[in-house]
Amino acid sequence: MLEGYTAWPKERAAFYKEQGCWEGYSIGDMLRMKAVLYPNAVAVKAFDTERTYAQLVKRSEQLAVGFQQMGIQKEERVVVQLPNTIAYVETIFALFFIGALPVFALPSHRLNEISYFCQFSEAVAYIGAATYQNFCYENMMEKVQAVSPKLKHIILTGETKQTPLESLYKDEPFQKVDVRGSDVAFLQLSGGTTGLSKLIPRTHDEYIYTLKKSVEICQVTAKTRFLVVLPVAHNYPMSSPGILGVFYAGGTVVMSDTPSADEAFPLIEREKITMVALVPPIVIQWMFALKFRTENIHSLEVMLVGGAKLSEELARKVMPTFGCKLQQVFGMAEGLVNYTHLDDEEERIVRTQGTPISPFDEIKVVDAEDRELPVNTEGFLLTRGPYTIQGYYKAEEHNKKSFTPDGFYRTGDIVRVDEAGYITVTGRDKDQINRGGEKIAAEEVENHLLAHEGVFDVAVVAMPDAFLGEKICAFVIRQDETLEKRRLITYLESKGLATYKIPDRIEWIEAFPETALGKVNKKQLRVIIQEN
Ligand code: AMP
Ligand code: DBH
Repeated sequence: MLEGYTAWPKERAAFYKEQGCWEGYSIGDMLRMKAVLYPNAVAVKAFDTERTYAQLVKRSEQLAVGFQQMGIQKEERVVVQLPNTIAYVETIFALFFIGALPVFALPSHRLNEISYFCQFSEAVAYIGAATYQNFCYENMMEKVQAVSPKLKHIILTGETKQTPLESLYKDEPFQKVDVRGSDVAFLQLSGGTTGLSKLIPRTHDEYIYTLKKSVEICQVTAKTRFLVVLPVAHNYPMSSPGILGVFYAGGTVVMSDTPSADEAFPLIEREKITMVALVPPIVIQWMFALKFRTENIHSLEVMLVGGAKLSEELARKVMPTFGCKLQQVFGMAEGLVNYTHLDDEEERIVRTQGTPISPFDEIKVVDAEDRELPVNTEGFLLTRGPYTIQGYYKAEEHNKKSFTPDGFYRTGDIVRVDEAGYITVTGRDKDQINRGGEKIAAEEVENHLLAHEGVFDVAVVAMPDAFLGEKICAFVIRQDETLEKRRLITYLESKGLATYKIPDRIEWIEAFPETALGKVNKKQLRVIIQEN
């Protein structure tokens, strides 16, 4: 078994199997089954290239042969950092076929994150684009390789001196590898609350179960035409119901490189898209774009919105503005996923984040002492169930804090649950900023700023933003009075911090307000920034 993986307690594993939640086959097998059922249906399309289900299996197997010939083994980790492309889909299925574990990086990650993922997961290979959106990943990877002794292969799409991905498709028969439902399938990323993001091991069984339930609840069928606009490696566009859910149902995925309306609207019109999954800021952008764009987007039947809280005010506008149904989704890469239902009464759809996807999801709302609270009372959300992890990868100490002794995950979300089980997210009890769906651990940004010689102390907090919901504000006590804000930002960029983690605002401060216990009072800092 994978080292650093917290396995399921035996009795609960047996129970979830007995209840039919876990069916024992892999994500690769799932695709093969769909290729038997729908060989000639288009599975995925990007720009002018498309793959039917049969072609997708064939191409992914050809790539799997290439990976095998390089010596990549079952359970070895491979950091994947590809944009929304067919290469991404073929790469992850090729890795699933050989049982190697993709580590799902995002294109916005930089040297800081990629070095950490490669080192911490002891990845043997990295697969990315040579360049993308004016950034040269090929150069970045030279630096990553210098500090990652286990990293043997750098495989890139596009013009490259490294191994071209395209060269690894081998027209030779693929020798099947024994990959089981109970095996870990990949390492997903958590937004994190401490210095570095945690890696989340998910098994084939549990992930396929989330696809099956999501497909039912979101009514995804072989007729569904799903447009992916968010970075596809993120847990939400991957699985809620996401590209994998659409494959589960035999539908068609169309890839958009970015979520901008300029790119997405023409695709919706041309491809007769029926379903999209957005974060709240994109909803705002699209509403604005509707005023001047001329495409017909009436094929849209369902708009999923999640990743960050959708305000009730904005939620009310979705259905009348876009003429499609709104479905809210509240999920986490650690597991638990909730949806509102397409036939729910409007008040539920606009005011709540839905109900858990499984009757076996256990939900507790507790106070600071872990005592359960009555319905309709705000408290901390704890959860346990057939697809919520039992522990982060290689994080024994952190796991003691993030999970209760009986295996409930402490989500860090503050919620209220009504009589019917509908969850409303009302706040957060984790030191994190949710910047339009991108999660940032305050501590990580603080540590980088503290490393600057002109900085004496720092506290990073969320500040409200009409568009993104929240932005990042760093309060800094200077060591050196001549230090300029611009220089601090340049410093963070030069350290290779992911673009979305760079503070939107820096405020000089003389001293931090403190709590009764003498800790930095971040609540007070959030009030200060809100009022200024
Ligand atoms: P992560 O653990 O990094 O995958 O991020 C999951 C977190 O995103 C959740 O614990 C919530 O804090 C937040 N989140 C996701 N969807 C929603 C939503 N619909 N409303 C409010 N917060 C959300
Ligand atoms: O924010 C998330 O991580 C998220 C949101 C919606 C998620 O992981 C999901 C659905 O599965």
